[in-house]
Amino acid sequence: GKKRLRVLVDMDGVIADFEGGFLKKFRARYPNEPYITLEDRRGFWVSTQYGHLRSDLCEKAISIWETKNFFIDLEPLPGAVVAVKEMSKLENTDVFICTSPINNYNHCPYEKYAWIEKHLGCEFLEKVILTRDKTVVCADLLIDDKPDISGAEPHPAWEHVLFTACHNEHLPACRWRRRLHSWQDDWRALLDSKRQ
Ligand code: BVP
Repeated sequence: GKKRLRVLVDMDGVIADFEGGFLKKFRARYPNEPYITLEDRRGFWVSTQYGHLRSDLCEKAISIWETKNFFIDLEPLPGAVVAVKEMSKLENTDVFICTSPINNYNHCPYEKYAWIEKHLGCEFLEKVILTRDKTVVCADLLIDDKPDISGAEPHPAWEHVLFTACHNEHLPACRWRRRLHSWQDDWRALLDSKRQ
């Protein structure tokens, strides 16, 4: 096909290692508290699972990503930077980084832009979409590790492809939803399948 393809790539859990960064800083700040290994993570919300472990751990978890330098210090996930740069250089392909900031805006939005500039380059600052509602953004594909993405638009234009993460890898296979298992998986074939 010759029509341009528009791809939304999520940030936390897809190109930036939110889970790994969280666990490292949680253990450093609260060395005497229990924690959940990445293998034992279930459910998208870290705070919810920590709250079930012990109720006061919910707010301790939240304190980690509300602290300055949490988001800028996240490591890129394996292969993510190379893949996103290659994707954006493909013919007839527009790539946007589509990410939901936390409601505590003291550091997160700034650090998300700084992370994009640091790891992807300043040209990607043109491609950032910060939104708490991804359903109102129009695209062909959304690559995101969050299993349930809902919002004001009941019929989003994009196909949500679930990016595999520690919290979603045990979910049963779903007939009507495709996965990208990692950036080593065949993301080019996924894009080509949308070009018709
Ligand atoms: O900014 C991230 C972290 C935050 O939600 C946002 C998810 O953005 P997307 O990946 O959907 O773009 N976040 C917040 C909590 C708890 C808040 Br209370 C959490 O448990 N996990 C999480 O990722």
